[in-house]
Parts: sequence; C-alpha cells; structure tokens
Amino acid sequence: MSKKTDSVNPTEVARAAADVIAKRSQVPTHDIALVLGSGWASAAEHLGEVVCEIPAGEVPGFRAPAVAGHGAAITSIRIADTDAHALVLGSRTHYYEGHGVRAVAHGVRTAAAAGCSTLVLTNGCGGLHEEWEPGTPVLIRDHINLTGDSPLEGATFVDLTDLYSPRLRALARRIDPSVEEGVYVQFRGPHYETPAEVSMARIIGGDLVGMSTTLEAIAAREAGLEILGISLVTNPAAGISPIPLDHADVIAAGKAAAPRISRFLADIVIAHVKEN
Ligand code: 8IG
Repeated sequence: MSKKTDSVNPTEVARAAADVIAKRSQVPTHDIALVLGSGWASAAEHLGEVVCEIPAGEVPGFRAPAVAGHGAAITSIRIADTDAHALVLGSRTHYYEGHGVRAVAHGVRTAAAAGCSTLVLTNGCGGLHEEWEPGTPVLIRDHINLTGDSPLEGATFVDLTDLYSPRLRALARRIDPSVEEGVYVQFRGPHYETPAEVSMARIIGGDLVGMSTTLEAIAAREAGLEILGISLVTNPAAGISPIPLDHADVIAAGKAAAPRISRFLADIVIAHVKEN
C-alpha cells in the first residue's frame, strides 16, 4: 500500500510542482502554505488578494479531489497589508484513497519547495468531548498516527517533539483565548470509527479523530516547516452522541462554522506574517 517504489524522487516532483506554481503565479517564493480540509473551503477568503488560482490537475503530482466538499485549486494569495504570499492548497490527497504516502505528502513537499517556512494544516474531524459542539475549532497539540505508515523513506529518524509549534499555538490563543487544544488521532478511514475504537482513542490520550493531517505533519517536519494544526470538530465521534454519523451533517456543520473559522484563520496568518 505504501507505493514508495516509483523511480521518480518525491523531492523532484515537488520541485517541478513548485516551478509551475512560481511560473503561473509570477510569485517566485511563497511564505506560508495552508491545507484546507473539510469545512475550511472558504477559509482563505479573508487572507488577502488572490493573485492566481491554478486547477490542481494542472500542477505536477496533484490530482483532482475524490470527495465533494473538498476544493480543487491551488491558490496564490498576497496576504493583506504585507508583501508575503500564501499558497493555499484547496485539495489534499487522503491516505484512504490508496495512492500511497508520496501522494499524501506531495502538497506539503511542494509547499516547502515553493519556499514556505510555515504550514497550516486544517481538517474536519470527530470530537471526543461532548462539550465540543459541531463547529468548534481546536488547536492540535500533538498527534497519534494509527495508519501504521510513514511518509518518510529509508532510515530517516526524524524527531517529532513539539511537532505542532508551541509558538504558533500561543499566537492562535492570543487571537482567541477561548480556543482549546487536543491530541488528534488519525485512523486510516474511509469508514468512521466504531464506538469501541472511539473509546480506545480516548484511552490512549486522543481528543479528536480524523483521517488526515498526521502523515502530512511528519513530512512537513522532515522538510523543516513550522506547523500549525487546526481541527474543526464537525461531529461528535461515533458513540459520543446517540445519533449516527452522516456525511451531509458533517458538510453542514462545516458550512455553518465557516465565517467564524475563516476569520480566526486569517487573523492567525496575518499576525504570524507581520511578526516574522
Ligand atoms: I469531518 O468522526 C470527520 N472526519 N475518522 N472520524 C474520522 N474522521 C472524521 C470524522 C470522524 N468526522
């Protein structure tokens, strides 16, 4: 399933993708990249002025998204009142799609090749705490990767301490002091968890369950990026609420939360860029 055997080096594909982005956008280097997950599609709206929008399928190594509700473009944005540029990856390849870890990590590696030093990973996920109502954003403090896989190849012993930047989390908490933090547990998916698996996730220290982010964060650490992870709790995880999970409800919760979380995300990005 890992599909790491292709002869083309992942760094070279990322380089080719970054070259296309630079050429099409006329922005030689980007500063910060954002990966937009479920519920975050409109989150780039307040970031600044769109310089260029490229369909993902026109950039080497990217593919059209598999799920309705996940965006499909790579967008270059000049961040409001600054000379900095954000690279917004509106689509992500999920591990459960079965294209292997190189496909999953490609967006992150492209961001690094495009010059980004900061990466914001967002996702929609299930919450393990009843008081986190659908539409609650939560900062990822740490993760547990239950995919059994890694985006790293060979004897690449990368340290994952403080993977989710304490500095960026503090900055986010300054903007919204009420925002909470949690440990994100990535399951393989695409099925949701059983209630027993959700109990396990709690027992091993999880607060959030989802199907993305951890493999991307690992690849980002390898590439030297500073990482902020923000989850949008779109549903209580299975067994936490008596109502069964429904993808339409998940999309609806994301839509309802969109204005608030996009403002929050933009404020974080703008504050970070101005401080750097
Ligand atoms: I949105 O409850 C969303 N994504 N694994 N579990 C998992 N992924 C999710 C969930 C959830 N909700």
